[in-house]
Amino acid sequence: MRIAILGGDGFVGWPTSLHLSSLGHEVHIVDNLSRRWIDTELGVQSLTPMDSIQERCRIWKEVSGEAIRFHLLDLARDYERLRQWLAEWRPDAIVHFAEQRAAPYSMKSDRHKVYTVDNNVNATHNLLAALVETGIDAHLVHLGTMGVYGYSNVGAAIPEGYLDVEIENLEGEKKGLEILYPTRPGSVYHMTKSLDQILFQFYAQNDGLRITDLHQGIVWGTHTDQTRRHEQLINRFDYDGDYGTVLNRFLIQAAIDYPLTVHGTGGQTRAFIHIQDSVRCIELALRDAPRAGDRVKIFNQMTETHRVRDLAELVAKLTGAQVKYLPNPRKEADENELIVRNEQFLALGLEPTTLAEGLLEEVVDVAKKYAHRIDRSRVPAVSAWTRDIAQRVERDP
Ligand code: NAD
Ligand code: USQ
Repeated sequence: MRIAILGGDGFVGWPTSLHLSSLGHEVHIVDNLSRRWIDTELGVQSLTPMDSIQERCRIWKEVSGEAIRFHLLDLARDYERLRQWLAEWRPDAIVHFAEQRAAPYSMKSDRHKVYTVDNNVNATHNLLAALVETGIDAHLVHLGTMGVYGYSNVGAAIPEGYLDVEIENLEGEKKGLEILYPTRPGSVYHMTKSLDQILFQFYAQNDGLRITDLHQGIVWGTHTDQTRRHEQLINRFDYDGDYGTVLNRFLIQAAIDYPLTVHGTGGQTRAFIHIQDSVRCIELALRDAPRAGDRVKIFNQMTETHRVRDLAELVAKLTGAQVKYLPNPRKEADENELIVRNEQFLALGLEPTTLAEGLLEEVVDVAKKYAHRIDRSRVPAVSAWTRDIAQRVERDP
């Protein structure tokens, strides 16, 4: 297939591009490199030394013999070029990663909120409008988030996207109805993914676009089979207080003897998936395309759930690190249960990598190897969800 990877220079997009290219697909990456600019804005860099996207593609050609083309294009701001490019290349499938993905970054200031909504909602809508206009019948696979469901204790397993409800009509008869699971986003970033869901529902229903939305959990790890093939193919690894996700942060903190930064009681339970499984799931989703007229296909792309304090204890046991309980900069439930249904990917053949198998390798091969690149002053998470929380966190850092 001809596959467009939008956001293919990012943490999940790059290994996905390599994985799909290694399977023999023709891969083109579209990215505006905004993530690299945000590193500059924040004064941080990936733990792992990343080459330019052009250099990464050159090395891939050398190593594999396969070509990956790169296009510098802003999905949110350059609608005309996007439409023109799609009309010329006519992909069979599109994988859409191209959004601002950090919750703390989206809550930093009013400017960051505005940027995140503007970038994410426009990127998705521009793409949908361009697909309709060009008449391209590509299967669109979008990377959404488990966070759209929210983390309230409902005492039931979270279904894959849809909920069957019963309503009473005017005659007093009970009628069954299938609705998108009610969203309860916990940040402006997560809110944009909730808005994306409505855009997808509309375009699938109105124009017959074929769309799969992957509600992904927190991705951990660094390497995949392809990024291991050459040092210069290495994936990015974010550790800073805005973009670093919890488990990857704990791993590098342990590597530099920095007490593990647990927010609040650490009672938050979240869904996780290893990067290798994430790229495999995208391959499986691409093979299982919906037909025109189908509802948006939704998968829960996660393999395990863990409580944050249990993860900290596990990393501490493995490495001898200290654990520190800090005032929580976020507005979120102190404790929550999380049970998630993910039968669809298992039925398609996913064989999950578990935390127990992969964790030690990450600590030794990645966190310790590149520890000298870590700026300790960029480790604390300082982005607060409200003014009140900001004052509290400042009083008791
Ligand atoms: P990332 O920030 O590393 O990659 C996103 C890429 O998209 C970057 O290279 C960026 O430059 C590009 N981009 C952003 N806006 C763009 C625009 N307007 N035009 C063109 N390119 C643009 O993020 P990631 O961790 O690889 O995540 C990829 C996707 O998966 C995101 O949509 C994210 O919401 C979702 N996701 C990520 C995780 C995770 O733990 N990393 C978990 C669940 C879902
Ligand atoms: N946390 C800590 N200490 C830290 C960092 C985080 O205790 O040093 C806690 C947070 O308070 C939160 C949990 O860990 O309760 C998860 O935080 P995170 O930064 O790892 O993940 P999150 O903000 O939810 O966002 C990440 C990705 C996002 C993706 C989402 C999937 O950045 O793109 O959508 O995970 S999910 O969490 O399932 O919604």
